Amino acid sequence: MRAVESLSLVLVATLLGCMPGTPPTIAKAPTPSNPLEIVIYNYTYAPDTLTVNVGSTVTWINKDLAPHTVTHRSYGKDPFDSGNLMYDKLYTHTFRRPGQYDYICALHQGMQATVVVKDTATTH
Ligand SMILES: [Cu+2]
Repeated sequence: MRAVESLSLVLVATLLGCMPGTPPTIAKAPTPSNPLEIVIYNYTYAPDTLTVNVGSTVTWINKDLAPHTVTHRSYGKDPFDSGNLMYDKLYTHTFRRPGQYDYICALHQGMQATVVVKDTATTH
C-alpha cells in the first residue's frame, strides 16, 4: 500500500514536471514593472505586442525556469538576438529605426511576439 502510494506521487510529480509552462516554484504570473518591459513567462512574451517610440530601450526579463531567447532576424536590417536568457536574466535592446519587429524564441519557435516602433520625428 505504502509503495503504491509513493509510486503514484512520483508519477504525478513526473507528469507535472513534463508539462511545459508550469514551473512549480513560481506561484503566479509576473507582470511587467514598466511600459518598456516585456516579461517572458509560461512560454509567452507579455505583452505580445508592444508599441514604443523610436529611440526606446526595451527590456525583456525571463521569468521561466526554461531558457529563452529574444531573436529578431531581419537579414541586415537591425537584427537582434539575446542569446540564451536564463531564469531572471535581462536583455535590453534600443530601437533606433521605426518599423515592425517580429521576434521569436530561437529555442521554442512557437513563441512569437512583436515590437512596433513608431517614428516620432515625422509629423503628419
Ligand atoms: Cu523559449
